[in-house]
Amino acid sequence: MSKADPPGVKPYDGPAGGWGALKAVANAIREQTAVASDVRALLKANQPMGFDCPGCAWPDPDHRSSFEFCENGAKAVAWEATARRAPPEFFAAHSVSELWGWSDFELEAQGRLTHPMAYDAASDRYLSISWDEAFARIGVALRALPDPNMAEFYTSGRASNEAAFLYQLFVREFGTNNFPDCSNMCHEATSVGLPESIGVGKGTVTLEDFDHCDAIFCVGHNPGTNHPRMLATLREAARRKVPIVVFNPLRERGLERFASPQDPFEMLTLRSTEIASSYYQLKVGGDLAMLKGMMKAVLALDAADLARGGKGVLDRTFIAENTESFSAIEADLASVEWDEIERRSGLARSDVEAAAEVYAKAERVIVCYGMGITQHLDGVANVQHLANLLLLRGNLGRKGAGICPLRGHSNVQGDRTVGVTEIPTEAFLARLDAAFGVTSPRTKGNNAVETVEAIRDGRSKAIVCLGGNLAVAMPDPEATFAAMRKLDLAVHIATKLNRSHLILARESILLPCLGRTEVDMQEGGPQCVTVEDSMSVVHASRGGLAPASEHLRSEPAIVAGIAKASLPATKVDWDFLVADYGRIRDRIEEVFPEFFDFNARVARPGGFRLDVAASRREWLTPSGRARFIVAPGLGRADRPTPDVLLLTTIRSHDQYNTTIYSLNDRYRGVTGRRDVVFVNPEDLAALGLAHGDLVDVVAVPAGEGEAARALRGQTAVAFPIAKGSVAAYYPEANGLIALAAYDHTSGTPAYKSAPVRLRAHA
Ligand SMILES: Nc1nc2c(c(=O)[nH]1)N[C@H]1C(S)=C(S)[C@@H](COP(=O)(O)OP(=O)(O)OC[C@H]3O[C@@H](n4cnc5c(=O)[nH]c(N)nc54)[C@H](O)[C@@H]3O)O[C@H]1N2
Ligand SMILES: Nc1nc2c(c(=O)[nH]1)N[C@H]1C(S)=C(S)[C@@H](COP(=O)(O)OP(=O)(O)OC[C@H]3O[C@@H](n4cnc5c(=O)[nH]c(N)nc54)[C@H](O)[C@@H]3O)O[C@H]1N2
Ligand SMILES: [Mo]
Repeated sequence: MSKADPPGVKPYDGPAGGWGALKAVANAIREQTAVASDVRALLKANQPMGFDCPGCAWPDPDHRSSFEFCENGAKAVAWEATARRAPPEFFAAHSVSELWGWSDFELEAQGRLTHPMAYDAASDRYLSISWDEAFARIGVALRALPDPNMAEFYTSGRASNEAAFLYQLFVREFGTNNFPDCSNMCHEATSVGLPESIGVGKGTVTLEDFDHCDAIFCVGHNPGTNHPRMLATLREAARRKVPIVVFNPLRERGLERFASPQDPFEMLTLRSTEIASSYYQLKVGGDLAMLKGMMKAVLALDAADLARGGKGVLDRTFIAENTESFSAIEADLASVEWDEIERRSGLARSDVEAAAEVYAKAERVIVCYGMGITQHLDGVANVQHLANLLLLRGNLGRKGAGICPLRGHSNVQGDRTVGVTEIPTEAFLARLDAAFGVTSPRTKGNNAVETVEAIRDGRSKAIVCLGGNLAVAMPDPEATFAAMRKLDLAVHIATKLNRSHLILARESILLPCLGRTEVDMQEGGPQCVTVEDSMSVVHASRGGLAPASEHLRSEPAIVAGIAKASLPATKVDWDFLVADYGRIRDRIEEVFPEFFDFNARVARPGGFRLDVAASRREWLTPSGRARFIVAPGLGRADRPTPDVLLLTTIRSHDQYNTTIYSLNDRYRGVTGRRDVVFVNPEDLAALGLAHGDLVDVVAVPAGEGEAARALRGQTAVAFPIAKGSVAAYYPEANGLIALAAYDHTSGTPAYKSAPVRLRAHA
């Protein structure tokens, strides 16, 4: 049955990091930049006076772990600091219809946008226009809407705190809370789920906690690719003999072993450090079953210990003093059967029990998680059961213990903190109104899924996007594309061309902005911005490179320009704020008291940490206690029949969300292609298929009359992935995910558990 490896597929034997990573850093810089001085400037990322790496949100407290060693940080920076340009001549040479036929990779590979552009239907081209003209046209279109709620304002999480704060102020003064956000597709299950459990929607740990923990659980995240600087932290823990327990359907090299490019010994001897002490390949969507199994096993250990005359393994004092609803959890766990847990998680009872023992033995435990937990029909339930597990032994709000969501975009958390949310609290709106003399709308706004639905149904007619590639990032791109073509106005503030920009509205405008690596010169001199990392640390970022074009404007300046053109009677002095971002920070502080002394504190190297009440065992829930929250059953991600597999969609090593850097995925052994689907060898055999066969991946319709979705002509790759699970790359596989398949509590699309069938390619 076995067959030779198909072209471009060959298992990778090395560790994560190592020489391969250093070579990739050099290549990334060489491919994108021509100017030698740029390369030196690149190395300033995450240095005290440098810019924040746009790659990921993992903290870097000492600003020491130099970016020249972080392969994917280098790629993210080189991508932005590229010497390539997409000037007006480029758009003159290619009609939009022609560009639509290009790949996403080719579109972005043109380089940085240089001029404001507006679509001209007569020539089917984007033509350059002045900034004033661009703002005026946007103002006319926005003011023409009969209701401000007919406009949508998207944010992708690279925007700085300053840009995001001005943006939400403008949008609320305009009159809507329609803030679809990349967070809606990402950690919304965290933002919605954790506050109900522990009173805050953020992680509770600091980097220092990793130096004190006794066990780490890594559930559904891939740090070797997506948070590479975290590998240094995991490596240190592994060297301290801290057990690292991994739950992931795929074998991910970065979680198995890592050679630190900063360790001369490992580099010269070609050795590496083992990361995971146990690696459990659970089924896609099997997390709720696994977590309930772990808790059931912990309760059993507790009972056994008590029977032996011990004091049990639960932290009864903590449970009594800090939590509520423990009995609900006990009752639920008593009702779930082990054979069902085994079937749904794909793990043996003995494996789940072994993991529970590691958990129960450790004095201090940190649980880290990513998209493998949140992007499911039961994303909120998954997150809340991680919290339940930690609550059992008081692993929250003390040194060396806590919950650690790996945030996505480098400032997605900060954007939320400064008010970009469709579900604002009354307290926040009241302060915003008092600070600016505006009257913010009180009705809930649209999240990302609701935005696409509103546009599809003709209820929304305009969209402004502060970065991102919304149409490609969402599920069911065909439905999203069709919807977006019905708009009256589409505005994109962006650094590079992408497919969302080519989905034309009656008026389509492209506004090129500065990136984080570039000098941001305003009336008051060069400006810095601030960002918040995954651990609630706020710090400054200052670009050092010359802007990609003299016509670029900063995001805060662009937001101000749109605001002035759209709000003739505005209460805000936009020019005054943009002249000196310190003034924006003063206003942030006025609206959000936790930013007290903002300018002074952020001037210190490393910045400051925002207060996270749960980190001090203050529970900002209605009852003032942390809550055990039960989700009945084992989740909806199930296979109705044995021939149905659950598809998860993942990032390759050489991509940043919808940006594809190259067609390689080194650690998974794929080179020069992305048209593959990873399948367990036994599943392949059971389906009568072989490694290297061409297959069609066909989605199982969610309901009557649902469109037939398929991804055809993929190459099946036998891969160490849990049985019953298959994986393909995002965004190519997004067509397999129905717009209606999302977690109804948080709105997070179920990108990581789509029921599909595999068939020989027809
Ligand atoms: N270089 C780079 N860095 C990035 C990004 C990038 O695209 N490129 N994106 C940024 C953004 S916005 C985000 S949100 C983060 C994403 O960071 P991650 O959360 O690491 O992202 P993913 O690649 O989507 O998948 C995470 C892991 O979940 C596993 N998984 C899939 N399904 C399941 C499941 O059902 N259960 C469990 N337990 N695991 C599962 C996959 O095998 C994969 O290893 O990274 C950020 N950083
Ligand atoms: N199937 C599937 N779909 C997914 C996911 C998945 O795991 N599977 N993950 C989801 C997740 S976690 C996320 S966060 C979303 C990502 O969704 P988005 O955030 O919308 O997408 P990105 O690909 O990060 O956006 C890339 C574009 O941002 C612009 N850009 C880059 N830097 C800047 C900047 O500094 N300023 C401005 N203004 N623009 C800039 C560039 O024009 C670039 O083309 O996708 C989601 N979609
Ligand atoms: Mo994300």
